[in-house]
Amino acid sequence: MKRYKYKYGVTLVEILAVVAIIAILATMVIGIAARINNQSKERCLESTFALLDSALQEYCECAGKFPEQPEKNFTNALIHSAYLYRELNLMPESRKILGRIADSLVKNEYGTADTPPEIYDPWGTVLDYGYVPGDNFPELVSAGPDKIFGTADDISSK
Ligand SMILES: [Ca+2]
Repeated sequence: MKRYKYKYGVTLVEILAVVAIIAILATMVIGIAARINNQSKERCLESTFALLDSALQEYCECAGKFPEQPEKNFTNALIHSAYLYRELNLMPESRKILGRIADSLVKNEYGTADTPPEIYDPWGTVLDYGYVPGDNFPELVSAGPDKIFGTADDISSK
């Protein structure tokens, strides 16, 4: 009977080892899932940038210029984004392309029914828009996964 107990008993050290292994595996799975999630959001952002770039191209062909927004100030990104939407919505060809942007990325969070909506990145932060007359092409900026503008993970359309 004593030998039986010895053979099938589990020591505290063995339990702790199993718990540690499970914890390490769980951490790895969570880390991989987060990375895959971020990668799919980056791809979503790239396709949103591509749509907005072609909408801007169409706008430029109709209007003869890009919507001007020379202010470099991320705190006004909401205003810049709503302005971009309103401008692109004016031209039938660019409006068509706007309609192809995922509904979840076009929200009117801070305006009224009469004001244009803003365009957001897949992490839920509004996209900033800028164009200084004379530049080759406008720039869209996403605050990236950390949702803060001006940090290293920001993603530009340029
Ligand atoms: Ca950032």
